[in-house]
Amino acid sequence: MKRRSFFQRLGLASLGAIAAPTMMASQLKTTKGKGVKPLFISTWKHGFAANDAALKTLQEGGSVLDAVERGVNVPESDPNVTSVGYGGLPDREGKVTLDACIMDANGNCGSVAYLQHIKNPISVARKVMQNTPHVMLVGEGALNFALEEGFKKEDLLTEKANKRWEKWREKSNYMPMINIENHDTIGMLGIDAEGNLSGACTTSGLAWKMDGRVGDSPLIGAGLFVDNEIGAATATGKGEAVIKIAGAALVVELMRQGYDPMRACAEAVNRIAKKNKNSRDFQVGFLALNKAGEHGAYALHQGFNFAYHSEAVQTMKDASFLYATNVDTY
Ligand code: SD4
Repeated sequence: MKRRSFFQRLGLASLGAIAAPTMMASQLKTTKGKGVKPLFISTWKHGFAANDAALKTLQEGGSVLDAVERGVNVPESDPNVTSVGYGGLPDREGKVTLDACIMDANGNCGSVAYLQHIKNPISVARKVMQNTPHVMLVGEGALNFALEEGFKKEDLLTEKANKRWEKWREKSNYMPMINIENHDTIGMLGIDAEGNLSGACTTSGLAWKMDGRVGDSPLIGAGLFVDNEIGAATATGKGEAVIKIAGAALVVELMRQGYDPMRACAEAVNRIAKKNKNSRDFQVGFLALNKAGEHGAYALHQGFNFAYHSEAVQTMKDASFLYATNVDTY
């Protein structure tokens, strides 16, 4: 798609905003931390309760890293959220396997993938970051590490999720869908009053995925990336498409080049649309926050929303999108 028509879809042409970069990286650096109001943004509606917990953690004296961890712990522990942690929909074998990663303002990061039986994978990821020389642990190794760290082994397959799996098995038809529960990772980005950024991303991954499948959410640079000089980004949706463009790292690098957060997300989505002939058949959304405390979001399809919490305003917002989609037709 030509650049001009792409930005027309964004509705920006009339504003004379065709030239994408609006703030140079050098300008961003000079605004570093000054006058930034603490805020949290999180993917999807379960981000609202998560942001509440994050803001409270910060107000009670926790760090922004503590805040994003405790924030995403909320949907992880909620059996009614069927796409994250406990209560997550299983893979095609009926196993609930969890992916998560966390990254702080100093560039430290930790990750777990294909983790079973532990309700709060983000907290295990943080322990990987802090208590091991590694960034990522997977499968049985990650589980053994979690148990050594004192996490409790639990059955994560709720009755409700099991019923859905049994129903799915009647046809065993794997079809990624748009804007429904199987694309519901929580990615949270936060900034504190000093302008320090952190992020967390956690999911049970695509429902009915193949045994052993890992998505973008535990991959630093794909599902989440934080560069404290520039900004942070996170992704939701079809992980395979996000991994192929190193999504979150790309969004942060675009912000480094001067793109504002929304345009950086839009450019990454546009790249996915260009590289995937079937991009009308799946959803991807990006969320970004820069060092100046500005945020933005953009998705392939209409319907991606996110929670925004500052001390003054707590609300849900709709992301801009490339394709206007009637979700009922899918
Ligand atoms: C994945 N990005 O595993 C995730 C999907 C998602 O809940 O958003 N799921 O590909």
